[in-house]
Amino acid sequence: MVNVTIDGIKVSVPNGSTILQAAKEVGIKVPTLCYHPDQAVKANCRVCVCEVEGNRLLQAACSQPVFEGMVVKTKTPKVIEARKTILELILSHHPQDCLNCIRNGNCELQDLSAEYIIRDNPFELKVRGLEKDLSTPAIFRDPDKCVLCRRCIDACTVIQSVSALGVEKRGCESMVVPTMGGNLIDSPCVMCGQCVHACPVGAIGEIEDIDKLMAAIADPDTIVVTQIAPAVRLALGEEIGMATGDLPMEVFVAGLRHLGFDYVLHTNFTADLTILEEGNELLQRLTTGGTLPMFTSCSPGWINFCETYYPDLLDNLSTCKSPQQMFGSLVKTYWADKMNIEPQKVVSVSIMPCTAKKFEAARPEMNSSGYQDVDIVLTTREIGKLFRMSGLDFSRLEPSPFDSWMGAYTGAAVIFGATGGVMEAALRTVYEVVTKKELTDVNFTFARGFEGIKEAEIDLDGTKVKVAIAHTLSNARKLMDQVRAGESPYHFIEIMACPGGCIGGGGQPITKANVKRIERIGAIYDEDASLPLRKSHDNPEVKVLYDEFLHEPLGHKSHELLHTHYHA
Ligand code: HC1
Repeated sequence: MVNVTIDGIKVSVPNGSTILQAAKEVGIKVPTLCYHPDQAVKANCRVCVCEVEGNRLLQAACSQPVFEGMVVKTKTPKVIEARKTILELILSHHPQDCLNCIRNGNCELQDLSAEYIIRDNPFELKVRGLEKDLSTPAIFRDPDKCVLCRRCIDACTVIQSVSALGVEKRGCESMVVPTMGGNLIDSPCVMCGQCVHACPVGAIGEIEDIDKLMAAIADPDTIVVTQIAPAVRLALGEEIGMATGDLPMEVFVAGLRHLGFDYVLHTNFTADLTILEEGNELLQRLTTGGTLPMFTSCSPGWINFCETYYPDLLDNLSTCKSPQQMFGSLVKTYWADKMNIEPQKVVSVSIMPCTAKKFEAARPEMNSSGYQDVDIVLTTREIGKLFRMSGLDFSRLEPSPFDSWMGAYTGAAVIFGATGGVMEAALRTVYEVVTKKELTDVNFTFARGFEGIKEAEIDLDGTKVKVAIAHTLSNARKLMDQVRAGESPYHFIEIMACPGGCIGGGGQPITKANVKRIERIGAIYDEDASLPLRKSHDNPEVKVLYDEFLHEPLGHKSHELLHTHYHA
């Protein structure tokens, strides 16, 4: 341990700690901008500078290790002056359009400017006037707003191993740009949106589709039907001043009805359906010598990654569409027919924790209903904005149930939102299908938790199935390299692109730290445990769907509506 004094407070911290860590230990907040708790230290913005006794130069708290007897001062006039100057210099190159910015009210630079009472900037405003990159349906870049912290590069390169972003030029000419030149759409970007979480300002964000939704709601000739992804409710409360997991599902539904949605259904319904299709596909591959290991196919960032970096392994992907897309193709066929609604009047809206879902919905092949299956995708953040705008008091809303025929779900569907959840849900069903015995304990706990790669061997009454789970694309890459080298021992692999699975999706409330993602995972398993039905094949509405419409998993109608093939 090392003894240091910070602003007159003595503290002992582990060897190798930084000033920033030691200050946090005694409850002293040192401002940061390029620092990110889950990334390597960059020390390029210098906003965290402090005075260290005996040292003429100010030191960056995020990178400077403490030493025995160190005396640090975090808020002397010299320190405050230096931080103000740094902020004024950054602001002198930053567009002053906070009112129109996607991060207005949730911007680290805006917060620091307020905290450091920046008023009359002595430096002349010189914004570069760079063009906004609107080339993808999911994510935009506004390079003028970039503060060169490089957190997005770290998220893209280290966490996701995608390397779609890099730095070009030097000094004050430096810019974060797509690595292949041109726009994001020309780069290997998988649209996962982890760069959006990493960005402290509005230099990268999701393409907002709020206006499209409002137009659909205002149109008297449309029927606006929505699906809600499993991971949304748990985090949405964070957008409207509640604790993680505290927004009750039926209050959320009531809120959506107030916004003007005609029908509120659930992606969880098609998550349960996915398990029946995907579980049977796995069994078919196992028994007929099909391509193994089979990979899950519900995370669109992962699909984009597989198409870009592992096109030789596309046959390993399950042919199941994601639950979002299964829902989209059923809502304009089965559901519309059952409800006696003309499918061309249906505007199919999905509320997703994911930016890549916008890209997935816009894929030209996603039209097996005869129409574009999903018309509008809103992120959790966008629906949070709409709720804030609506002025609804969620503590006083009368709870409202989901509508019928694609609104019922089990706990197995809920856990899709967490890394390991699809695997656990699949095993709950596959076990009973193979062994013909009741699974009394549905908790496959090996599949839970935040570890990057998890694996197990499951005994299905003598049949041994080896499975693995990975979240983040850098972990996925490790499993894929094994498969490509012919060294993978697994039969079934679940991959989710984002840290923690969809609960950490690129469209969730902005969070810098994995601790928040771990909290959301806890809320997911609490919800699963609270539900009366926890196996997908017990979903009563899915049973009706098979009886009335699909007839059997992997049957003709399923292939037409629920399955697809991805191509390099
Ligand atoms: Fe997901 Fe999925 S779990 S991919 O993370 O399979 O986005 O929540 O909706 O489609 O069900 C996301 C979440 C989501 C799909 C499901």
